[in-house]
Amino acid sequence: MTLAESVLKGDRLTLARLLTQVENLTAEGRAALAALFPHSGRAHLIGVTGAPGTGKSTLVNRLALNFRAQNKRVAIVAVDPSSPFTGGAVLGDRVRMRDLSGDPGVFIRSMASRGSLGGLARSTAGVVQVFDAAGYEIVLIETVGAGQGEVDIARLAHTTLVVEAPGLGDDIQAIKAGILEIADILVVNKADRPGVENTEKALKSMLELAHPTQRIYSHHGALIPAPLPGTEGNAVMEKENLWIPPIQRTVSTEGQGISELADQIVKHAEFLRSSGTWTARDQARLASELELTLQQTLMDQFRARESETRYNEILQQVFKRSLSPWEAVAILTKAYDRLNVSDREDPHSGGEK
Ligand SMILES: Nc1nc2c(ncn2[C@@H]2O[C@H](COP(=O)(O)OP(=O)(O)OP(=O)(O)O)[C@@H](O)[C@H]2O)c(=O)[nH]1
Ligand SMILES: [Mg+2]
Repeated sequence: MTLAESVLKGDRLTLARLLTQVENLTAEGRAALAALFPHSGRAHLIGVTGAPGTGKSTLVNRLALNFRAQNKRVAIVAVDPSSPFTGGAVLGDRVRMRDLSGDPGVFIRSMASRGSLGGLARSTAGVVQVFDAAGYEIVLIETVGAGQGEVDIARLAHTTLVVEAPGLGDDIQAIKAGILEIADILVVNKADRPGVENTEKALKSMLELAHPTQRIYSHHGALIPAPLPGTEGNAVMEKENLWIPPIQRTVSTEGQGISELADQIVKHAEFLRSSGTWTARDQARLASELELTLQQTLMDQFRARESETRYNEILQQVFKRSLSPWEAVAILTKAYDRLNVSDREDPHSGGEK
């Protein structure tokens, strides 16, 4: 039996082995992923992101318990960015996740941080696809919302939860990191802490300023807005088809607000399906995955072919402004002869190469 076949049969040990292969982007992992891919596309992918320490892991733990109570199979992917501060937090995550371990309907995977965030985004997408194909109906993806890389990982999800907590300073952390725009549901966790009203008020005014009427996806290097269906109609239609991110208070340590949050998540899935946005998001996600993979594959092929020394030589010429970046790329991609060098207007050129 192939890896993919035993994963489809529900073998957990093989699943764990396959996840490692997929995470390391091995040939075996890629082959299994290809075999599993047609079985994916059924899971509800839920991203949970927010500043460090807002309580994401505790929240994910609670949500998983809630979905288990509804008899749904749950996978948890904890994406660990390459920050040295998270070393302890991962250990802490393991401890908090304990009440879920031993449950055959739950699978928890921590993504090791190695290499670039781009690589991490790529292997996370693979891991999520494996869980999806293996029949996990809910996949919770926890990332620390600290930058664009994490935002890319969050974009894997159908539903994105942005977690805030009071007492993390005056600014709303998500706004600083630019992740508010990807929020489908805003969670004010640690609602037992002072300052919860202020946090909620700040989020509300942010939403009123710019509640998302469309999502922007990167596609072929261009940003294309994906308008919500119905927005081309009249104003009434527009309102009905608009998802305005609700704000939900939670106390994850106590379990307060969790079932309400789970209801919001289900409501969001229903909205996505009834408005046609579910398919649109799936397609946008797959389109950017294809693009990312193509970019990285071409980069890998390029690095395998070109020597580091030559690359640095050309880079030095760019520094000296004797080559423009465009010309440098033309040389590196061996298409330099197609460029008409004599036509070039270069005020910095001393006429000599
Ligand atoms: N008072 C209070 N503390 C909470 C709540 N939720 C989580 N905590 C505590 O906040 C701390 C951080 O919780 P985590 O769940 O690890 O937070 P996180 O966002 O996953 O942290 P990182 O993964 O390191 O970014 C822990 O000590 C939790 O017990 C809450 O609702 N109220
Ligand atoms: Mg965590």
